[in-house]
Amino acid sequence: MLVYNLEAYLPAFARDYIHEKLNLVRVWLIENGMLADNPTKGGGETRLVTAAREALETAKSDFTSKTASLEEQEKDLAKDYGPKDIFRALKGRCVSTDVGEYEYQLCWMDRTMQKSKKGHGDTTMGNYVRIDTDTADEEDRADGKGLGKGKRMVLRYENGNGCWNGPNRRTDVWLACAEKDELWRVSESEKCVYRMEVGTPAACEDVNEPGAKNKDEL
Ligand code: MAN
Repeated sequence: MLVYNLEAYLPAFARDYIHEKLNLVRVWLIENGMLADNPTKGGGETRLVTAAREALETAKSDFTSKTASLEEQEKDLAKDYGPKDIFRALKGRCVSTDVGEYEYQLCWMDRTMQKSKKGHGDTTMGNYVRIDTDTADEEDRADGKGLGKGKRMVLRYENGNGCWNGPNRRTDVWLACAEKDELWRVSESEKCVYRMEVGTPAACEDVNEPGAKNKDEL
């Protein structure tokens, strides 16, 4: 049949779609007495049964993929995106800076990375877990690129690549209000425990804490 040949030339998603629709047409034709319900080759199964079985399989795989996507979205909803979900907008974006032999990278709500510029590969310094607040106590800097003093949001990235003879790497990402996203500084406070200082407009609004800078003070 011409349509069967046609199916073979279609991309997979279109083929499945057309196949499913043809099945429905076939069932309708059989049910309305316009197409004989002969057993298909070999199996002795009637076309109606074959069509019904295929329709069930399609529905089952549709159900599986929709369930998986639902679970993924539920997990995402349970994730902490901060006050007013403000970090949701930053998801999927990264900022980086060069320090010595490495490029350090922060990917918002994802992970922190230490990338070798000498081709020694990438190291994950932690995967995003949650938002905390902590107190910063630093002198103001002339260029404004510093944490200053007061309550600041700290994003915790944990369970990164294992440290030689030690625990898994982790990163505390300290945030301060700034006009644009920028990774100001990276340090290793103790072996495989990293600290990033980051400026971002996402830290300008509502930290719910007195002492936090807001946009008007910039
Ligand atoms: C690499 C880097 C360093 C880290 C050591 C630990 O050299 O990831 O930051 O201190 O490994 O062995």
